Amino acid sequence: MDAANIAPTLRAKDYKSDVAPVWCPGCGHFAVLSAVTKALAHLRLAKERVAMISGIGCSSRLPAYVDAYGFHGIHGRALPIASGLKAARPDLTVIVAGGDGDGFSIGGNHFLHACRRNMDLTYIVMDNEVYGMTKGQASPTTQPDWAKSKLTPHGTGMRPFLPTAIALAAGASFIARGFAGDPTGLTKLLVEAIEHPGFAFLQVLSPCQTFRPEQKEWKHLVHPSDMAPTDDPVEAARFIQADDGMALGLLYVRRLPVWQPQNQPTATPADLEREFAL
Ligand SMILES: Cc1ncc(C[n+]2csc(CCOP(=O)(O)OP(=O)(O)O)c2C)c(N)n1
Repeated sequence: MDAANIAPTLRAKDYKSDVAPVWCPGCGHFAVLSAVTKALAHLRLAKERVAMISGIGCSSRLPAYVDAYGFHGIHGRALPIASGLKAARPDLTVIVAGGDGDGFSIGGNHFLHACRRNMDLTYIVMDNEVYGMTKGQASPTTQPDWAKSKLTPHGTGMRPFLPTAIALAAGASFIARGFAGDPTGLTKLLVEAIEHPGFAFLQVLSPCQTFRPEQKEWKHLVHPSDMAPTDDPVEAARFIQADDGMALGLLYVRRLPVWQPQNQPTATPADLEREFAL
């Protein structure tokens, strides 16, 4: 990590902005926010060298609550925005945060290509198997028989998207799963994800107490992964396909070439202002 990115010692609370979260009581996203600020403090990252990027959704509000640079973009477009920023400012630590709807539905295509492009980004998807912000529609990770949405009262009838399997197939170099109810484990995974050179995908099981109250049970269902992190995609594929979706930890990590455009801009903002002056 660039020495200029290292800050004097700050505590986790120093990375919290003065904007109060509007999430519902008990939302898993609170724990993700707390893990993000703890990870930034652990890594002593200078606030002005961190950019948090998101799309739209309850989870995508997270950058507003972190005292670093941030961009709350448009639905499903967090990864393109983050990729553009990283291309222009490779010196920044760029962290992308969003939900399963934002990342796997409208943003699904960008997810695939971000995995294979392998830019040095950290992508946190807070997966609650529902569109929280728009009041409870099924998302790509919703089980086919979940019949509580007015749009799909008989269930979706579709097999759910398997984020870790898809990330592996698309060529991601770091794949991990965390749980909002395990803040220590989540902070550790986030530190590893941020330190990983390349595209680090972190699926975080983050219960939605409002539209999926049954997810309170997740705390009894999650368990540490019984596979040591592997760099073998075949072994990882076998494990991930057999996984119950509740195994926590680093599942796959591999050193792959990190993509970064060679050409850096030669024009300054002043040049652009001159060029476009009316
Ligand atoms: C182009 C576009 N389509 C649809 C929406 C409506 N919309 C806002 S948030 C959202 C889904 C959010 O769900 P998710 O990403 O899972 O996050 P959560 O709210 O559950 O944290 C949708 C469909 C939008 N804002 N823009």
